Amino acid sequence: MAEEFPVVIADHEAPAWWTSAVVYQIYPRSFQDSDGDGIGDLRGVLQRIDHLAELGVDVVWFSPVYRSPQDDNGYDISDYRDVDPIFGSLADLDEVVQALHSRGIRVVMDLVVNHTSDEHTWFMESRASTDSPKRDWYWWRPPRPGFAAGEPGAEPTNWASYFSGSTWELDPGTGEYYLHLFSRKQPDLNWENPAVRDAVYEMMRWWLDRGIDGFRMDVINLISKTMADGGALADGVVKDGLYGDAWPLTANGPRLHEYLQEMHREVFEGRREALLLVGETPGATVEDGRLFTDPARGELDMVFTFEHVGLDHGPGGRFDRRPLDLRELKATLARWQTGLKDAGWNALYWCNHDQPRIVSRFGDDGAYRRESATMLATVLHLHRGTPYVYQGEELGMTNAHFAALAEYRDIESLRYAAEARAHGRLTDDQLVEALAFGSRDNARTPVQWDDTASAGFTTGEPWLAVNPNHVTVNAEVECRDPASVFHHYRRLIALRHEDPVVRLGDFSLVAPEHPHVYAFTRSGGGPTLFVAGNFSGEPQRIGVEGVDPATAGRVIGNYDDAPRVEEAELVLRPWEAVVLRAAR
Ligand code: TEU
Repeated sequence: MAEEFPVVIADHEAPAWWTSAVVYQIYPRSFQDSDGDGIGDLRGVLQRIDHLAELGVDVVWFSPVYRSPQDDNGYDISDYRDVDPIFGSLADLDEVVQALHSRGIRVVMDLVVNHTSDEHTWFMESRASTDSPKRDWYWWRPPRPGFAAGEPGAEPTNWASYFSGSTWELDPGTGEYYLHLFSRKQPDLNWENPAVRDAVYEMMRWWLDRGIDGFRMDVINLISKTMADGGALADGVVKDGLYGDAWPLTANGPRLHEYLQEMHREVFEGRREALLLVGETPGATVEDGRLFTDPARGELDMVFTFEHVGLDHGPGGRFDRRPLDLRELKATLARWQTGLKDAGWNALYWCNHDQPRIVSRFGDDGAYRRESATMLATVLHLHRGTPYVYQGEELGMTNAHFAALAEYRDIESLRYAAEARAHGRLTDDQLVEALAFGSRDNARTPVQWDDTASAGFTTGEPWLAVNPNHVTVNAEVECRDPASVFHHYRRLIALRHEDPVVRLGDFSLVAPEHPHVYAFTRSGGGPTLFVAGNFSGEPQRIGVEGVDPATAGRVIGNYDDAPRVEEAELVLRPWEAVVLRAAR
């Protein structure tokens, strides 16, 4: 594949290219179908390249398109070096990469190497016998002492999988259990084994040699497991009466940074400057974030933190809704801004394929859909870091609001519902409510391109129902209206490209205790910016800092005219966002 970009010169003084970039995530299954089977595919992406170019994004990250039994929609990979036929072929992928490159858009691939599919040849060899040369590529353990294989309670530990049930699955052939933090079709790879690491690195080099521009690394902080220390296993603290917490022994293990630095040497050395390396790191603290992203350490460029997207979760987790306290959101994001100010870099996001839609969560997806979607975008994109836009976010797409359990397709939701039902924890009505709030399918309904029957996504039966609001919420309408969510995102992306203060300025929170307004300044390297977003449907007053509202210019806002100023305070209208720039 031809390299279409200017050669990036290694200059450790200049900020990396991705400090002014915006990334767009494509979840191919739900983006655009080209062959009428109801599932999005790569030739479908080709039809929508203009949309991405008009939006102005710099990078596209593809959720997995590799060969996969699709137990977890492609996050269960059976062949890392081929494209699944439901998405097309390797040749289609090459065409997509070329088409994006020719528009100046780089391509980042999802890298899912904490686990493989149980249908990957590595696992099939591993499970074949206890003395298979690949036995040690995965985590095999005998039944709990005193128990026979298969007996209730014989699992080596009581750990809960992320997808409900146990993390252990019995292989009847050898009478041992294998570890799977996610579904039983996603066995965890044993990174302690150097042969596993070499095989992964070789595969990564193969992709880079094909011309891709980086990786988004799935649950990368789970690859080193504390359980490896002497092989000791211990039950976790039981949360829900059934299963225990696997986290302490299966995440953030002692060799995590060693592995990432080794990966860096083995795969990225000599070409790092042209790439984008982003890690998905659930549970990471700011201190972890700094270790991952301090460029001097040679690990990753940035990581996805989960703290801010967990603030509306109750003790029961993602299906247990509690109201957001804006002060906590501000404090959390500000901690990351400050913590990574001198060394490291933030990935900024509200949405991805695992998160319900932000406008339905922290905004108002009814009367103020446009206002709240554009306010949320403004606040996020004015932070220091690299913003990620998830497909449909730029259209102000909302949660699915499914009224029946039968609508759901996601394995996490289905298994959660089955377990909650089996143990009588929730009634069906409560389950409908819980999934409507927390299901990943909220993010996965097909992209709404137009107002036709299947929203222009497919000519067939979509694999997951199209949101009925596509009649009014769709790309065609959005692109026509200059005040739309789409054009607001386009302007925010252009602003990051043009304004050095947006790109690199220091972040400082204003009025941290204000319960409804998120305000901050960005300063250094140019005239100070003041940013304010009203997280409510009522007017709110906020004092202005760092700029004089009488002389400041309005850089961007989501109402036609500037907000009223009264006694040096701004009076923000419902869900209003505004960015002011100090007069020079
Ligand atoms: O997600 C990992 C993760 O920790 C969560 O966001 C996950 O979605 C889970 O539902 C927690 O409630 C990554 C992928 O993004 C996700 O789609 C995969 O299912 C998962 O890893 C396994 O590969």
